[in-house]
Amino acid sequence: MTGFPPDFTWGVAAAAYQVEGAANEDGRTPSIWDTFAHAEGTTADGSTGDVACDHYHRFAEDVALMADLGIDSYRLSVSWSRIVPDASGRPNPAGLDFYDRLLDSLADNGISPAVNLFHWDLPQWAQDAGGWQQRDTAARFAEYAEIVAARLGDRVGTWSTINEMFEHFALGHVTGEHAPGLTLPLEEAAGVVHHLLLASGHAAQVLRGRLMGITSYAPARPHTDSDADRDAAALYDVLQNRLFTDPVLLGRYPAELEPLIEPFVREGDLAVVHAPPDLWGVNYYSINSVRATEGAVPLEVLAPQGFPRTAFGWAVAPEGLTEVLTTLHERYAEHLPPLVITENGCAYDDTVDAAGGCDDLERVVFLDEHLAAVRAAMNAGVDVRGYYVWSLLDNFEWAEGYTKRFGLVHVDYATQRRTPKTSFGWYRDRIAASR
Ligand code: IFM
Repeated sequence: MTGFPPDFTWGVAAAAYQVEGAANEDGRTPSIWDTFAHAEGTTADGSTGDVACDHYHRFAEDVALMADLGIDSYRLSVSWSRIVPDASGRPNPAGLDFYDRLLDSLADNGISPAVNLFHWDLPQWAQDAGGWQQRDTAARFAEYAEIVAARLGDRVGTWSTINEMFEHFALGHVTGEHAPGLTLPLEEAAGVVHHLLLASGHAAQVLRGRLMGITSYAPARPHTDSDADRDAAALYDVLQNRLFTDPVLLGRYPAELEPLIEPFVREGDLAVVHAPPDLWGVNYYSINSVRATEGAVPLEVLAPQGFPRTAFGWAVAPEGLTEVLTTLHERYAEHLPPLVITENGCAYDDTVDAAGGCDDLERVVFLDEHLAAVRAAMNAGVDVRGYYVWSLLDNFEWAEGYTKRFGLVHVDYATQRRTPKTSFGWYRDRIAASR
């Protein structure tokens, strides 16, 4: 089969700090990403998310674009420091009002929100108290989850707790490329792993409705045939593809990394972490080539040779998506809930032409090939229920600032003008055809 079932969920995904802007409005206080991006030399173009896509003020225009696309669901994240601006834990009504307006607007357009509570923007007040190295941050996260659920829960179709724990742990706390910019030894960073998982488990207990876990996956290939590179690739596979999935689905850490995490685990923790959700979200972009190094982290991740590349330098490898889905299916068997592709997309150097169009044929080919890869996994017996393109709009791509464009819609950051790209029309037709 090549088509998708009529009840397949079609969506687009985004995250608060990457699109909202309004960094200092209506009582929001800084997150670690505000602090990090404002520091010298942290983003490729020196930019911040202060304004981003100004989605905070222009959400109605953006929801109209989503309605035009015909999507079923919008995957968004909530800004924790908009909701809980300081360590007192008191909710900020104006922050909640924004998400109220957004969810109402989605409901008016028949779009179901998939709401994620944390997409890397820890409140600075929580970082000042020790951030994810501090066990108490997990409890504070559950308080925040309860506030959001109480106010927005009546309109949320699907909840998720934390997006891509692996990237937040690795880039934010080991390599220092992302906020909070820490370069901790692995023995210390291991606490971050456990506290993220604990936070997710505690939050899962207070969220009502459908729950979805979300992690990024990528096949890890050895860079060469050497034993050292094979071992490095095997270790990276555990780090990215199992460390955050085994505990939630199986209730245990991978044996290879257990000694590292164990000092942070208290009695009863794994029962909290082991909160199997109703759906599992897969964020997929590329495959990785891994080679051994002598550093404190004994491996390096490279783009594999022999593939076309996106403007980010990432290999275009749709077969890796089929592989990831079938591997999850085999690895977790009856423990695996149905899957959803919660992010898939690509960055290209898209420009608006003289006629006012933005022709991103490379993205059309990329998405088309990746949808075929999803279908191939479904044909092989994997239960996949939906697909979200990353992203609706070009947006703030973390350490890359505004230099990498992932959107179906081009954003002119000087004027905030939105220009649907060729891929926007293609995705709209694709969705319509599958109804
Ligand atoms: O933009 C990010 C997103 O925030 C998390 N997943 C990967 C995307 C592209 O890098």
